[in-house]
Amino acid sequence: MKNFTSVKDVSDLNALLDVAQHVKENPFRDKHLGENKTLGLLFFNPSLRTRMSTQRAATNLGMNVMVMNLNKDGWQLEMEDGTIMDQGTQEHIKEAAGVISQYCDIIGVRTFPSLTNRAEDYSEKIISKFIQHATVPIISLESATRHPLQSLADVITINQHKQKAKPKVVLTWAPHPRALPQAVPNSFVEWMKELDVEFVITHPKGAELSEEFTQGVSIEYDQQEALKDADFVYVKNWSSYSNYGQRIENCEDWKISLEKLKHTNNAKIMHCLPVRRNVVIDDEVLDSTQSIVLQQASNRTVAAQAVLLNILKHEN
Ligand code: AN0
Ligand code: CP
Repeated sequence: MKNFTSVKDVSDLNALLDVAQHVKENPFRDKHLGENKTLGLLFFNPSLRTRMSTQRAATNLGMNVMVMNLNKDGWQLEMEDGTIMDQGTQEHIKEAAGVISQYCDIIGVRTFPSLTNRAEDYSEKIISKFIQHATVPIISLESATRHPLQSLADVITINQHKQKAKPKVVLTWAPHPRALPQAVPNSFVEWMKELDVEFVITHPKGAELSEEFTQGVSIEYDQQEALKDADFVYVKNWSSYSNYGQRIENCEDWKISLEKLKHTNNAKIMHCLPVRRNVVIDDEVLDSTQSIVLQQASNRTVAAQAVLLNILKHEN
């Protein structure tokens, strides 16, 4: 694996899941593999889990880690080529990525979409520029359209908790007071397609994700119908793709309550977090034994460590 920005970068998912299983069983087995290697974690946006779990994963492998909130503490980066830089930007991505490559053996980048320019967001402009101008592997810590470390952790969590060979997994849209990216659901869909599951997406009209991701996946607009017999319910809000970046209004009744889960197969409840309690999911659900959101968060370390291991073994 050279870069890790989507499931497409994984040549053998089963092999990666085997590595993850080994990491889970013995997180310190390869504690010397990353000795004298440095991971740089660059954040353009807030993070709790990604930042801490990836740092933890790297230190389990003996790596050094440098974390930088690039948007707050770095120079304002110019992303366009050929610009006369006499305005707000102070440093070009060409130099920035080149310089960071001098200090780091692997670079992680978190960059949310603008939610205003769909073509630019879906071209993955920022992470692509890092890949273009860095000389070391790039890991996505959530980009404009995908969150592969989250999805890998989700896959590990489903495999860990499934009680039948082919569980029913439902991705349900849920309300949120602010417009959020489509990265987590896009990515989840992309990874679910690789798994042996009965997969259904449910959302209000107008919340359709890009067909680039949902082609061939069953979509059920009736949430209650979709939830029937579900083994896993993955809850997430996202903004509109067609009416790009706009919040889906008047769908507060899509919130996940215990009542709604009655006709599921005692489904496990998943969410990438952070979650707004009693807006997206009720307290009673998050505080119940059906919720596996903390196990999911725990698997973020496993996912990050499996990916770092793979890159360290094959690229450096
Ligand atoms: C972000 C999102 O929905 O993409 C990050 C989730 C990991 N969530 C929020 O901004 C609340
Ligand atoms: N799930 C997730 O990526 O959380 P953070 O935004 O806190 O990193």
